[in-house]
Amino acid sequence: LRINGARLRSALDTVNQVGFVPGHGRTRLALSDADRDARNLLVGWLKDLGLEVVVDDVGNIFGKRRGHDDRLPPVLVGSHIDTVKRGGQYDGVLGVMAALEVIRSLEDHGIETDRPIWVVNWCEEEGTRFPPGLVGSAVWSGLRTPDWAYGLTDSAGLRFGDELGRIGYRGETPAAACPVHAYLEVHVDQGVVLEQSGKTIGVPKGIVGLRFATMHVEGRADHAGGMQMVQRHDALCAAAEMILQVNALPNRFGADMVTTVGEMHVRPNSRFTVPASVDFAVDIRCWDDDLALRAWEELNEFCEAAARRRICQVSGETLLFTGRLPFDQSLTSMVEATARELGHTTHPMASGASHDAANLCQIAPTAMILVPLIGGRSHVPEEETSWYDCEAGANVLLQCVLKSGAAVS
Ligand code: HGY
Ligand code: MN
Ligand code: MN
Repeated sequence: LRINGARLRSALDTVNQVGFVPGHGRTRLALSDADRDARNLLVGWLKDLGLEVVVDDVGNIFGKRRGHDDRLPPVLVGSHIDTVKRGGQYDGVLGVMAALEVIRSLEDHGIETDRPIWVVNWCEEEGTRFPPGLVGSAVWSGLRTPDWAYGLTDSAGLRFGDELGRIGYRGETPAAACPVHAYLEVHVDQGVVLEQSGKTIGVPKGIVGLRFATMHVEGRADHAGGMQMVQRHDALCAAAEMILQVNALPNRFGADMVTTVGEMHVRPNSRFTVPASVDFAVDIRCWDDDLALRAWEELNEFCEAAARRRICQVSGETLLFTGRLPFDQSLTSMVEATARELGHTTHPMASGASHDAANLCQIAPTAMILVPLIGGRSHVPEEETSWYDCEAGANVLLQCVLKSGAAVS
């Protein structure tokens, strides 16, 4: 039994026309008109399949296919159809369309399962519009409250709760997890690890631990022409040393650590004034929680020393910290075995990108099925795969659903 690859491609292409601007990729920010239009397509397709469609009160969409014993905990499959600004054609939407295609294939072949199979589109995964992202799955998993989600605001000051109502996706059903037999998510690998392994299916053992922090560097503003160099308290020069140190951490703490400074604010940001203060974002990700902690502590010591040398002050503020989140071992083994049964090569790895699976794995047996991206390029219009790999991922999902859902005919 195989999925219909042409039909999967066509569903992806149809959704990917929504929010598409030639040369600029796809932009379907959560709760935008484009997100609404893509949701409408999905809901139409789920209804065409005769599924019960449920929209919960934080905008997650479920398409529920009945099982022989509908009281059994369901097998849940899906991902997200929202994108970043100028995103690609696979991140998120591949997992939702693969889940839809699995149901279509079951229908084609008249296959029923003991357990219910539910397709899910999680709301605001990316967090581009309403940081920190993974919003719908966090509420559904009981890690956050609906009021927390409603109160999130975008850069224009618009509230999540209002925007959800505006696009018509604030449902009546409370977002609350029921017991789940298995959660499976197909996604593209958003780096080069899988591609460089030369294997087709990535089997993550879990999501790496992450620390998102902000460093505040305080110096003193002075005249760029008048003040002598030795007298300066130049916050930007101090920050520059610190940023390079963030970049150097993986050299000392191991290759499976990645670190990023992706955002910086300089005040007064004025060319004839010595910079008075700088805030910059620190992102440290690593499978080994102890190493990540030591790296963070060492970074703080270095920053203190750099600040002293530059006659500045520094303080670090952690915004979000999570230890690594391991997936379910037996489900992960099943993904690996299933991929091999289908003749695909597999690569065990850790996922450096976070996914809704990071929330789901805290309440249900969870595994992911990753497929390689060409050059590992994600969050860009050029995001591209070999289509063979996408079909392979969807077929692994289908077989895993048949096993987990206990196909009966
Ligand atoms: O991290 C990501 O970009 C993804 O959407 N999970
Ligand atoms: Mn994604
Ligand atoms: Mn993404």
